Amino acid sequence: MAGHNVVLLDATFSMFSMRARIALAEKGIEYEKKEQDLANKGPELLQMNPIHKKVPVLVHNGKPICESLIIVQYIDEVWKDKGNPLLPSDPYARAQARFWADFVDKKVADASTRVWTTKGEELETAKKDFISALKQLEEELGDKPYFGGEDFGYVDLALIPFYSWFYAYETLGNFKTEEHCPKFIEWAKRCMQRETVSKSLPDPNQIYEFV
Ligand code: GS8
Repeated sequence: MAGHNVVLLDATFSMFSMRARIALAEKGIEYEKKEQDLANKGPELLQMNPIHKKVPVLVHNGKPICESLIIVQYIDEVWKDKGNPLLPSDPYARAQARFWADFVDKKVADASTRVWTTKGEELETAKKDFISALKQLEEELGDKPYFGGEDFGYVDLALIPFYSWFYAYETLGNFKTEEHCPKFIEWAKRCMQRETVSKSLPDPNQIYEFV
């Protein structure tokens, strides 16, 4: 039965895992969180995600669902009756939401990883790419409070976990996102006011220490 036997193979600092945590919180689903040691992967993770061997994995009634965006869509479909729809119902709006979540994975995730793992010229390029991706997102957001319009939804959920890493990116990369993308920061603060988000994201200082 939906709502029973829900386990999340999780890693506190993983922005992809944060997506699954926010989606479960949005639907008010109780679950067992199993923190994974990614440096020393346990048998359950290897068995449940033998292809990528990554978190998050949602295990629902013993069956695994892998890849964070697929997990979020699954949660939205299975617990439709719990309200707070994440994806829009209109097919075109849904396609657009999927496009921008995919953009987050292709552009933001890639550039942000380079911001904290490179130095010198490579770091400068990473920062440029990161800011340019955020500017494109700001343009898409426009004057709306959330990417889908008036309500917090799929694209917000896909993107907001990265914000918890900003303190680490900015400190290591020596820049301030707000100077380049003030509207993006306003949007992020708006999302953080939502309890399902704030309680699913770790303290940015902890992430910085971790990095
Ligand atoms: C990415 C998951 C991922 O990279 C998704 O779920 O959306 N496309 C996937 N997970 C990382 C932790 S976050 O950086 C992970 O599990 N890494 C372990 C490894 O690469 O060995």
